Amino acid sequence: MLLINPDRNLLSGIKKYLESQRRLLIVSLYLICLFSADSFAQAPVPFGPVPSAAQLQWHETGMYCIVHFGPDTFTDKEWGYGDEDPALFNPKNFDAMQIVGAAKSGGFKGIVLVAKHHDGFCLWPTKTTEHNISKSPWKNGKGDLVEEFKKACDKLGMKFGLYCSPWDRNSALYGKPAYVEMYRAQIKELYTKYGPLFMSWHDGANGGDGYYGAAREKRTIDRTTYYGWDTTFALVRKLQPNAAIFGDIGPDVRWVGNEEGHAGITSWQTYTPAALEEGKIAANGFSKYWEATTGHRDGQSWMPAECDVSLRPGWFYHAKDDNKVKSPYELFDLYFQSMGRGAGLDLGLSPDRRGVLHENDVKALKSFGELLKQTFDKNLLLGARFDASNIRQNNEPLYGTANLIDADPYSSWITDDEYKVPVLTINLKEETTFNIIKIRENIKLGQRIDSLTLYAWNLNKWEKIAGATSIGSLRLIRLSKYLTAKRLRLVINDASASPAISELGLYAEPVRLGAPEIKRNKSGEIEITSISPVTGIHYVVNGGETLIYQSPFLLPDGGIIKANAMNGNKSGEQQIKEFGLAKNKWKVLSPVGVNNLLIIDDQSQTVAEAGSVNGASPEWVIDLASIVTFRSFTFLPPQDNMLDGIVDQYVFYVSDDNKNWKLVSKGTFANIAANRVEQRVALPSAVSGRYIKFLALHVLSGTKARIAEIGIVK
Ligand code: FUL
Repeated sequence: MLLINPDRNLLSGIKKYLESQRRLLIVSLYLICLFSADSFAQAPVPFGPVPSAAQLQWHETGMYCIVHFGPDTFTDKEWGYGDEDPALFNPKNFDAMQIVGAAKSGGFKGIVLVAKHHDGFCLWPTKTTEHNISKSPWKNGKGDLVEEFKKACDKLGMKFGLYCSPWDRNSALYGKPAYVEMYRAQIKELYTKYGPLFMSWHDGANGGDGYYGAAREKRTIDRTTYYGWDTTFALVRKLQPNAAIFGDIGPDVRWVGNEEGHAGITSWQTYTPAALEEGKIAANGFSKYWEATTGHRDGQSWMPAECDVSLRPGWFYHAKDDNKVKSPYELFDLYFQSMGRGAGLDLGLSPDRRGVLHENDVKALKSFGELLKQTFDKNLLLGARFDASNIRQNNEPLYGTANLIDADPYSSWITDDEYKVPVLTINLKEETTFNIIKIRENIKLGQRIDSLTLYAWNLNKWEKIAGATSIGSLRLIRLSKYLTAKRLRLVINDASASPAISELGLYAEPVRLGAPEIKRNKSGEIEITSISPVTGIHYVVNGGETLIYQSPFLLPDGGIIKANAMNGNKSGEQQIKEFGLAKNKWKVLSPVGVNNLLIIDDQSQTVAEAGSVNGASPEWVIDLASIVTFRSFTFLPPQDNMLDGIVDQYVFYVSDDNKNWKLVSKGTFANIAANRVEQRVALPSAVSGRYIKFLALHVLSGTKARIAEIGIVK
């Protein structure tokens, strides 16, 4: 319609109408924007592989203990042959509550019980084999150890998991298809009766010699096909869907590649395992598993690492190791090297023949737990103000920095997709002293951060204090010195997707008067040194009186030394070290070559090597300089990652004249590749002689034998 002579009122009415329509439009557009910001704002898309529900609960558990207890406890072995008489098993004072309680006091959240180790003895009354607890005198054959552990865990609020060894040196069926059926039947019994389980633990040691129902022979299996793991794992998933499955190469949790308790400083939670059939040795001679310590940034699966390490040198109890229990601070250090690098910490506990943990073990666990509490009880960031350079969609409640300290591992500070390298400034309430920074990513969104740097404001500038690559479920940066600052800055240098940090923490560990180091130098003298500044060092030799350390001293016959660093009257952590006979007068007679001295140089990091001569096994002949009477010898494998040259079978001789030799010991070093601790072999009775001969009967791979140290103990 055309308005030729418009009336004024009409015109102003139309104007008003249009104006109101314009406002309405603006308001609607504004509302649409708001609405889309809330509902259509894209939630962050996960990057790469992400954890399953079973893996998430495993991450939340974090640290737990694996308990080795069985016939080996009574025979003093690490790997039973399979012919052990069940009558041996009779722990008169067995107390699951004491064991689980001690683990709990150490801050551990669960127990994995070895229900059957390689010797095949089942700790529950199974229908699958006669070789089980019902044939032992314990509780007149009516006992069930798995059940007792399970009940203790329930009572103490600890999670429960199981390890049933696939390698079974007792079963006549081992190596045949029928054994795999039996193994699955064992899994079925265990997982039906003793759940819910948080872990299904599967070991990688497989095949070799054993009793095998009196056949006493060597049985080799093809570990890639024999067990039919796919079928077994499907059974595990069916029976215990929430359990994380651990194996050398997963599927849920990978072995970290060593039994020393440390992951790589960079350790990705994603991993592409090398196929088992590729063997364990990479082209450079290193164990293929070393890659598992670092994982792979572009790994195809979410498969975090577990660090399994024992509280004692071995996995089973041996009285000779009572002084070698890891100290609370050693455990604390391991905590940073495992948990602090996003791996799980699985600490081995070894009940003794009474059926309880030795007092030294209980004490170490308790003090370790106290250290953790003292350190992590208070997040020094509480009350701080955070200034983030970007917050996703400016949505403070959903993606803002308050999420960093709300103790929810999945609520996070997240940036916009295109904002991958944000900066976060932390303004603390006051000058704060700390040495630990904790960072967690929201792993439900994958591992997104590639690297970050931390700065502290010092007088008038930002100073770099630390950096880190892999973050994942947990990263603890531990500074070597305490630092005092009021402002900190976290800079993401590189990320594959917008960072999603779910937790930040700042802590100060208690001031530490560290344990001194005790070692024997090349002249055979004992040296005690301290890394912490101290006013003195006190030490005791073989339980005698307390002495004040002045200078290096000789200890020709060896013995046990306990030393403490002192700060005035305050005594610090204790170091305990056991020495065999001094070696400074010894000579290596054969094989000839400088390198061979390394076998008696008291330096654990040096290695002597020898190949076979005319097809005969490599051997070392050592002159002890005088006739000596002794009861044990010690053997230290190389402390590196190489598999080549590791001796797992030996023969040991003595002689008075270097001509007529007497064989005094012949045997196997069980689990020597994975756990490279000193082996102390007790001889059947005291022997004397001036010469010793160590013959490397078998090496795990390669043609040469490689040995770090040989020693003898009176
Ligand atoms: C290893 C086994 O061979 C050891 O004996 C121990 O059980 C350890 C936890 O796993 O591979």
